[in-house]
Formats: sequence, structure tokens, C-alpha cells
Amino acid sequence: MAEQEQAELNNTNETEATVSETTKSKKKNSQEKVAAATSSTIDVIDGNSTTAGQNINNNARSVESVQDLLKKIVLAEQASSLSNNRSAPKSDEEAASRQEWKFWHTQPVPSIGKKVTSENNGPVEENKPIEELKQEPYKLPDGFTWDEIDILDDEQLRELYVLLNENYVEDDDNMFRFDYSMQFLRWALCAPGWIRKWHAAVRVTKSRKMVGFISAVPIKMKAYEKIVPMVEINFLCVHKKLRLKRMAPVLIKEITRRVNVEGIFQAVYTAGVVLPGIVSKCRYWHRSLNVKKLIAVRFSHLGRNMTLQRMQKLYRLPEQTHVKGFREMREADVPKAFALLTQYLSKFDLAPIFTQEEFEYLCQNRPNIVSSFVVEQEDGEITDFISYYHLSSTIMNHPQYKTLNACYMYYHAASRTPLTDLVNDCLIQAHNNDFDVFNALDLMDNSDFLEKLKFGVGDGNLQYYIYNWQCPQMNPEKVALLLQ
Ligand code: MYA
Repeated sequence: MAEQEQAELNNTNETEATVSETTKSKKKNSQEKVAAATSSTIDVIDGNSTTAGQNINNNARSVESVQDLLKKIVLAEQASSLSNNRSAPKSDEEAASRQEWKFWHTQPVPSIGKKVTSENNGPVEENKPIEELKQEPYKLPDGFTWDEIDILDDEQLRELYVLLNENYVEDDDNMFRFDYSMQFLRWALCAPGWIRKWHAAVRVTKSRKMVGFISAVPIKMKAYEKIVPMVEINFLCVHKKLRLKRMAPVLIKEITRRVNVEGIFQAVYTAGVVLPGIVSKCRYWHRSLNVKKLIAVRFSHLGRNMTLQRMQKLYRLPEQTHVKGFREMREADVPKAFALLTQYLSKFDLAPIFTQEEFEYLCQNRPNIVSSFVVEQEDGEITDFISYYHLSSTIMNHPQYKTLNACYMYYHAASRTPLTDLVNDCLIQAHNNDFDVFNALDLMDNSDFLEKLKFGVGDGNLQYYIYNWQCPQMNPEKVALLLQ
């Protein structure tokens, strides 16, 4: 950062007082969305080395029960290594219920712990007529101005990239930080129906330095039996030097205003932090692909009785995919894959309702952004669809490795091939394409394959929220929404 800019940021104390609704003495560095997604401690015991494992010969029933036991030991071991070593999920609703929520208590969201019945599934506040809405932007403190970023302009996109690359979500131990590429950001922020004023940035007036951002893109959602036009909110970010000065509430209020004046009154968003109004609490799981690197960068660690060689063997994958007819999705497959996904999504309680255009935009193959595959039967029928997106993290303070190459399970719909087989082929693809780790949430039917395919549970939750909506909380397996 240039010296002068640094001085300007450091000099904001007086003006910050005006943005500050209150000064929070000790707010933890907000735990951030997907802290778990960028950091996990996966500890695996080699079952063969336990004494229990030596007593199981010739007895199928005891093999079964010992395998059960081993599974429990592995899980217990993982859990203990997580709690000893890394922070347990901070998604602690009890602690959250004692928090003051100076900002969130002013917002139309159910308070922490409030039980909502299914008859009350609906808005907290009625929609307001447009003329009753505030027409001018919320005031920023002196020295800061609003800007609508033109994401199609390479230079402005680069500025957003730099803000996020240096200030966006980190894991609890500040070892990894999301590194959304420029082309990924453009893709995510220009989903069908996007509008420029929903890419709201805050700049230092004098230097034009970008120091804050929040975005909305439209999405039609099903929440239980109701279908509601919403936006998804993402990429909320405040420069590290302006943290805990109540800039985030101003960004949130301003994006709400800009969305409301377009006639939309609900929004979906996810966060690693617990906030009022949780709809569902999901958990990230991680499948190691490049064991050596994951251990070197302390993403994973070797468990007791485990050597690097044994762990590499445990996670080894073949080079060739298994499922007959598994191949990259092509443009011609889109209508069939869209139909499969639409059918599949209809069984969930929280799911997007995509048009074919949206599906194609989000799920087609895009180099370095999305990989998608289908299974084509011998008669040419497309029976299964699966995809993942590419999102690296910067590895901070490591002498050798600078980037963690990660990918994330995205939408899928299997009508004939077992989901586990499809995901296994995705793992093979991801490994062949040099990803270090494959991440997946425990939502949709993902629990079917997580343990079978050697995913290890992560150390944080990802909460799902809907703004201005109340509904009963749902289990992860009823959720089918993937935000980037
Ligand atoms: S989640 C990703 C969020 N981004 C990051 O984690 C990046 C790194 N961190 C930062 O940039 C800052 O720490 C942020 C907070 C910006 C997160 N969501 O300004 P403050 C509340 C919502 O003094 P800062 C994503 O992008 C906090 O409880 N609220 O704090 C989805 C407190 O309120 P209260 C959050 O640390 C975002 C207040 O902010 C979050 O400098 C969805 C403190 O503000 C959070 N992740 O800045 C946003 N973290 O007093 C909601 C803290 O009540 C959208 N807070 O305790 C709502 C729908 C809007 C549209 C509606 C349309 C209809």
C-alpha cells in the first residue's frame, strides 16, 4: 500500500466515529464464512494398526462391529484433534444468544433461538411501496464515497480482486485466505439478471482506494412450499484497517436499500459466523488429494500411528474414471442436465429455482471456474450430472507453497449412477487436474458419500440465512443451495 494511502486509512479515526453506531470492545475477528472450508485438521488412524483390528479374523459379525468401532475411533480421533488443536466451531448459539446484536436486532430477522412453526413460513415485514423507501444512499463518514463497480472493466475488477485477495475470509488461525480469481468474480457477480448498482463499493474519496464491498445477484428461491424472488448476498468485505468500526452495517443497509428499490425484499446468504435468523447449519468436509502438500502447509496433520507413506496410500486415486459414459458436459447436454437438476432440487426445502439460462450460466464448463460432467448411456441418454467449482486460497507465511488449490462440490443430480460413484470420478478428475483438496458440504444427499469416499469433517459450520423471512430451521439434508 502506498504510504500516503496508508496514512489516509490510518487517519480515519475521527470520521469513523460517525460510521460507528457503537464501539464493540472485544468482538472477535468475525469467524468468516467457510473458515472450515479453508482449514481442516484431518486426522486419520490406520485401522490395521489397532489391536482390535487383529482380533477380527473369521467372524463376519465381529468384523462388522469392529469396523463400526474403528469408524467411531477415527471420528472420535478427528474430533479430539480438532478440539485440541484448532478451534471448535464458533457457531455457538448459546454464546450468540448472550450477544447484544446492536445492528442485527434492528433488522427483520428472527432472534437467536426463536422457534418458528411451519405455519409462519413467510416474511417478517411486509413489502413496502417503492415511494416509502429511502431513495438516497446511506451517508458514509467524511472521506469515503460509494461507487458502483463496473465488473466488466478489467481495472475495476482488478481493484475488487485486490481488496478481497488481501482482506476477505480467512480461517481461524489466519493461515489461509480465499483467493477468488478475477474471472471467477466476474462470473459470480454477473449471473443472469445482475445489475451494476448491486456491486456496491466504498472508496477513500481522496485516493480512490477501494476499502469496502458488498454484492447482490438475483435468485428465485423455494423456502419450504413458498417460491420467492430474492437476491443472494456475497463478498461482504471491509478493509482490515477499517474493521470493527461499524462499516459492515452501513454496507448491509445500503445493499438492502438498493435491492428494495428494485422491488425485492428477501435475500439468502451464508456465513461462518452465527448471526440471528439461522435457517440451517451445514458443515464442510474435506477430501485430501495432495496429502504431502496438505501436511506441509498444515491443512491436515498426521494422526497417531500414521506415516506420510501410509496416508498417501490411503488417499491414492486411480488415474482413470470408473463410471462408463462419464465425460465433460457439453452445450448439447444442457437441456437434459437442467431437467435432471430441476427434478432433483424439487425435493428440498431450501433450493433455487433456476431457468435453463441460469443453469447453463452457472453450471457449464468454464476453464478455471467450473467443471461439470454428465453420464451418457450407450443409447445416448444423459442420466446424471455433477459439477464442482474452483476456488484457491492463499497460503499465508509458508516458505514454499503460496496457493492451496481447492475445489468445491457444486450442483449435482444423479438419476441412474450411484452418487458415490459419480463423486469418486469427480475426485479422480480433480486429482488429475492438480487440486490439493476437494471440499463438500453435508447438504443435499452428500452424507451418502462423505465417509465412504474418505472425506474428513472440517472444523467449522456454514450457516444459511434468509433476510426478512422466518421459517423453521432445517437439517442440512433439506438444503440444496450452493453459493460461491
Ligand atoms: S459472508 C463473508 C463475510 N466477509 C468476511 O468474513 C471477510 C472478512 N471480514 C470482514 O471483511 C469484516 O470482518 C466484516 C464485518 C465485513 C465481515 N455477515 O463493521 P463492523 C456483524 C453479517 O464493526 P467488521 C458474506 O459475504 C456483527 O455481528 N453481519 O465489523 C455474506 C456486528 O453486528 P451486531 C456480520 O468486522 C454477508 C456488525 O457486523 C458479519 O469490521 C451477508 C459489526 O460491524 C457477517 N459475515 O466487518 C450480510 N460479520 O452489532 C448480510 C460481522 O449486530 C446480508 N457482522 O453484532 C443481509 C441481507 C441484505 C440484503 C437484503 C435485501 C432484501
